[in-house]
Parts: sequence; C-alpha cells; structure tokens
Amino acid sequence: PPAPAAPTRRLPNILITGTPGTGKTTLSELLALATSMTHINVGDLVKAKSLHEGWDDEFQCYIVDEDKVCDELEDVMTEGGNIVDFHTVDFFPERWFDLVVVLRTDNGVLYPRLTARNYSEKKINENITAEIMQVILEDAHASYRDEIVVELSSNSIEDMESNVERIKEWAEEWVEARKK
Ligand code: DAT
Repeated sequence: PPAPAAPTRRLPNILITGTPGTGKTTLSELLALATSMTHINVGDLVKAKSLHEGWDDEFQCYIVDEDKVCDELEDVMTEGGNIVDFHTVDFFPERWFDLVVVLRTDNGVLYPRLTARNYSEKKINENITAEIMQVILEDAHASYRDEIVVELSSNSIEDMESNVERIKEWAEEWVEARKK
C-alpha cells in the first residue's frame, strides 16, 4: 500500500491517554505550559458541546458520539500543535497523531487517586482492572503504529516532571526534523 501522505502541520499532535487517574490532564496542562501547544480535554469538550448521546447510568459516564467528536476536532488537528487528553483512543483518525503517550500507574497508587474522586466502588474496580489488564496500552498499539506509541510511568511527581521534559524534547526534535 502507498505510504500515507506526510502531514502538512508545523507542530505535532500528541495524544495523552491512560486509565482515569493516571495523570493525563495534569500532564497535558503542564505540557501546554511548557510548549506552545494547546491542551484539548476531550471529556470536557464532550460535555461542553454535548457531543454525546446521553448519560450511561450503569457505567456512570457520557455515551460519547465519536463522529461528532471527530468532526469537532478535524480543523484544529489539521492545523497541528494539539495535546489531546482522553481515555479512549480507538476512534480518532490514525493520521491525526505523531506521538501517542500511554500513562501507567501502579495499583496501590491509582486506587487512592480514584477513591478521592468519589467514584462508585464499581467504577473504581473497573478502572483498576483495566489498568492491570493494560486495556488502553493494547488499544493504543492496535490503533497506531508501534513506533509512535510510548508507555510512561506516572506514579510520582518526579515521573510527572520527567514526562513533561521528555515529551517537550520530543516535540522540539519533531519540529527540527520537519525543517530539514
Ligand atoms: P486523569 O486525567 O488521567 O484522569 P489527573 O491528571 O486528573 O488524571 O490526575 C488524577 C490525580 O492524581 C490528580 O489529583 C493529580 C494526581 N496525579 C496524577 N499524576 C500524578 C503523578 N505522576 N504523581 C503524583 N500525583 C499525580
């Protein structure tokens, strides 16, 4: 098959994903401050623009309208320079992303982060199980080329700081490589 057309964007698009509580939003905010990139919190966008088909009482979350989310984001993604923060990865166009970061957190660390959110016991257990089963990591590998998927630990503040630095450097290298 022909190679996909090279993206025309001048800044990369980065997907930050992971089980709820692994630190996506915190990392994305810090990264946006450290770079000239824009943080897009997809969960907030779904709520603010009603890109959903209602509330799922069983799973305690919105039923995301994936087509609406993709339509909403297409123009800014073509533009580039976005840090997209979401826990589901399998419905975005593959061509949107230059780097996919999967945050990972040990159970003993993740559990208190989730209880602090007033999640139901059921929702906490589902998320802990998903983290143990590496569900999002596997989805990321199933949806994107292995070369662009990186798994980073997010247990401590030190991890958070080194993740910001690493991704920032990666983005700078991406921009330099484009100029050649
Ligand atoms: P997510 O967006 O993945 O649901 P978050 O950014 O809201 O996660 O973080 C959940 C909580 O955990 C929040 O209180 C910040 C804290 N946290 C996240 N990553 C951390 C890290 N690497 N070290 C210490 N605390 C962290």
